Amino acid sequence: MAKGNVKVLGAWPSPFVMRARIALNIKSVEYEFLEEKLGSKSELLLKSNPIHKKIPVLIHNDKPVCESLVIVQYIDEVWSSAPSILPADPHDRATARFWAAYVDEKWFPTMRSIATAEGEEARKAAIQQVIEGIVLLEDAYSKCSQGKPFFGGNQIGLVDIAVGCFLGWLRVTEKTSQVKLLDEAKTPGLVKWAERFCAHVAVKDVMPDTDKLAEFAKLLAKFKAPPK
Ligand SMILES: N[C@@H](CCC(=O)N[C@@H](CS)C(=O)NCC(=O)O)C(=O)O
Repeated sequence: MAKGNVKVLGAWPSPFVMRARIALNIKSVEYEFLEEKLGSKSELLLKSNPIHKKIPVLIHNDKPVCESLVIVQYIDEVWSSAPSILPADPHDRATARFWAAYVDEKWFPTMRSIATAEGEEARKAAIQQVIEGIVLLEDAYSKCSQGKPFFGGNQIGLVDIAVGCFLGWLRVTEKTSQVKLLDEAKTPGLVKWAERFCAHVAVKDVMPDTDKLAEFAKLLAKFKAPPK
């Protein structure tokens, strides 16, 4: 669907960038993907997102929109024909926004901290917190989906996109930390949901391969390590 000129400033391994791409795919919007290089920020990025200087940025008809969850909601409003990403009911919409914020503010920072935790005790505590968060999300999934395939019901919605974009990094964390985070015994609903989400036509081409992402994670760790 064409509606003006659409560009995404991003990078393939970024979970936040994936959100914008999935939302555009859901709406069948064609866009140009402008890939930022690791370790440098283009002039266009600095000009388009001068506050945070982060990806993703959506540029629609030369106007930038920043912050992945804001971008997803913008896409849903501009390309407003079905399928909708936000629920129609105001309370359902508020609940979806609540869980999306929970994931960004609470859950994902804890998952990130598994890799940086200092000492075995801190690492175990971080893993425990991540698993507790996943159990909370299992309950949210059961309430939001009401027996349907996605948090958003029959369609992928805001919470699906917010949580699902982290599945690649979750698998990398499982692999590198040798721990099971998404566990059939504890969260059977989410395990099946994750399979459905990754296989969805709007997702499968932008969800990175776990091994490729794990290689990138190694590169990133080297890149971030202080020089010896
Ligand atoms: N809250 C932001 C987070 C975006 C973010 O952290 N992007 C990372 C890439 S995954 C980034 O641009 N990092 C570069 C930097 O921090 O300078 C969003 O939801 O869009």
